[in-house]
Formats: sequence, C-alpha cells, structure tokens
Amino acid sequence: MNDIKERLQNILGEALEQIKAETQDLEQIRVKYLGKKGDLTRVLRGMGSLSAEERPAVGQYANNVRADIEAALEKKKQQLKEYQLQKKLAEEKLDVTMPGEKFEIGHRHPLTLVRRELEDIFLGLGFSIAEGPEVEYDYYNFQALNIPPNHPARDTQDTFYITDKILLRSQTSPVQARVMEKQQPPIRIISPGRVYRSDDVDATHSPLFHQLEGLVVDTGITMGDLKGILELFAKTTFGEETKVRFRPHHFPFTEPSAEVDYSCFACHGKGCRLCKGEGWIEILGAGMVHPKVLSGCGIDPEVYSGFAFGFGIERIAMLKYHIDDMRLLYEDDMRFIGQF
Ligand code: 2NM
Repeated sequence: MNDIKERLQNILGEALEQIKAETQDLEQIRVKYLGKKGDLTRVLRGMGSLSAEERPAVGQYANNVRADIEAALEKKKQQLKEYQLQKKLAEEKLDVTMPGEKFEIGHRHPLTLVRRELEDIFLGLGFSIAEGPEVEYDYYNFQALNIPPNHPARDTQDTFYITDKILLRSQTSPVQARVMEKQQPPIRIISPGRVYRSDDVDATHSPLFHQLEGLVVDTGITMGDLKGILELFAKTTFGEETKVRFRPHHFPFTEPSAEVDYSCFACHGKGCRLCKGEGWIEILGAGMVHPKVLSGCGIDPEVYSGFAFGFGIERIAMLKYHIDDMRLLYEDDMRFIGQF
C-alpha cells in the first residue's frame, strides 16, 4: 500500500512541476497523467493487489491526486489565458502621441489641367463637349472627312488598323462627322480626346496623344467667325497681347484651310529660344468645312456653312509649362506631376 501511495505522490509531484513549467500545451500533460492510458490510471489498475481494507483509503488518495492535478491544470489554463491577453493588450497599445502616418495626396495631371482650362474657354463661348469612340470605323475617320483612299494618313505606316474597316482614330474629327450626321445645325461643339498615330516616341511625338477639335456649323458662318474665335482663344490662353497669323495650307476636310500661328508669349514676337527665333509659334490647323464633308454628313452646303479647327493638347501644355520633352507627360512620376 505504501508503495502505491508513494507512486501516487511521485505522480502528483511530477505533474505539478510540469504544469508549473509549461507555457503552451497543457492538454498533453493532462493526457500523460489523467488520460485513459495515463500514469494515474496505470497505478490505479494495480490496486487489485491491495486488501479490501486498504482500497478505500488509497482510492481516496488517488482521487485527491487527480483532483489536485485537475485543479492545477485549470489554474494554469487561466493564468496562460490572462498572460496571452495582457501580452496582446501590451502589443496593441495605442500611442495617441505618435505622429500620424503621412500619405501622398494625388495631383491633377498637367494634361488634365490644360484640357479643362481649354474646355472652360469653349464652354464659356457656348460650345458643348462631344465624345466618340477611340476605336473607330475608317468611314468616320477618313471617308466622311473627304480624305481620299490614297492619302498618306490612311497608310498602315501612319494609322493603327484593327481590321480593314476598323482603326484607332487618328484625329477627333470623326466625332464631329458623327455629330453632323445625327444633328442639323446650329452645331457648336468641341471634341477633346485621345488619338493614335503610328509614330516613334521622341521628345515631340507619341503614338498616343490628345487633340481638341472644334466645329461650328450654322447659316452665315464665315472665316471671320473662325478668326474671331481663334483670336479670343489665343488671348485667353496665352495672354491679351497675343497676335494671330493665318498661313494658307491644305486639309482634305476644309477649304480654304490654314495653319494658325500665335505670336510668341515668351518674347512677344522678338524671337527667342521658345519660338526658335521666329517670333511665332504654330498652334492650330483650321479652315471652312468642305462642302463635300457637310453634304456627306447630311447637311446642305447651300444653306449652311461651318468652320473647324484642331490642335494638340500636349503641345499647348508643353508651351504653357515649359516642358521640353513630351515623354515626361506619360511617365506618371509624381515629382513631375506635382509641379503644376
Ligand atoms: C484640324 C484642322 C482643320 C476639322 C475638320 C472637321 C470636320 F469634321 F468638320 F470636318 N473636324 N476637325 C479640322 C480642320 C481639324 O485639325 C488640325
């Protein structure tokens, strides 16, 4: 009997020590001592050798050992739980005196700034904004605009074709052809947007760039109206003292056509680095809408006339902000974008 008691005592001592030392897995200790194949059970099986008088006392003793181990396990379990909680609370402690995390706020892209400024000018003159697909039919991009089949712009060297009949628009004029087809005059629209040309990238070229074109069609529209609008546009964009010069040119969709220069806003015509000594800067193409374009779109050229103009938004942005390389506009470097 004393032998069994001693073994039980040893089990208790050993178990309590292990429980004290354990920091993670109490279950394996429970199984080791109290489980079906555990140490305590094994000792209790040996009770058969005891006499009937001895058995209750040893049984009682064994139950106390079990209860002590269980109590120790439960106590330790609570301690570990509390410890984990305190540890978590300490780790997650919020220091309200810490400086806040800086996050970068975006900035409007210079092209967006310029486009909106240009749009505002024309909206103020009574124009509305028209939009159309960037993936366009060759009909609207070329045919409707009186661009002949052999015209160089139609070459695959210059235009991105999707199929024979579908391409990436090389100008925003197809938007205007679509509007004329749908709507009788008076028409007064601008069409800002992306255009695509098969150009190699350099400081002044990109296969994707932005244009803004304007179109006015009504009764009695003349070249004088065109000059008036472009002069007003010049003064609002580049300054009150800006002068406008028309040079004869050719576009298939306008007749007569002109290239339009503005006096250099940097040197006021004296000649400088910006205007390459010319005193003038080429800004736009413009002209009176060709009668064939009007009639092709369902507008009677005997009744109505119109003017149209177009320019590159990148070019205006580069002039305005003294940007000498177009590629900067497409790199999305915040150190660049943030400057405007
Ligand atoms: C330009 C220059 C001259 C133009 C013509 C038309 C339309 F649809 F009315 F025929 N839209 N845009 C035009 C005229 C565009 O860009 C340099």
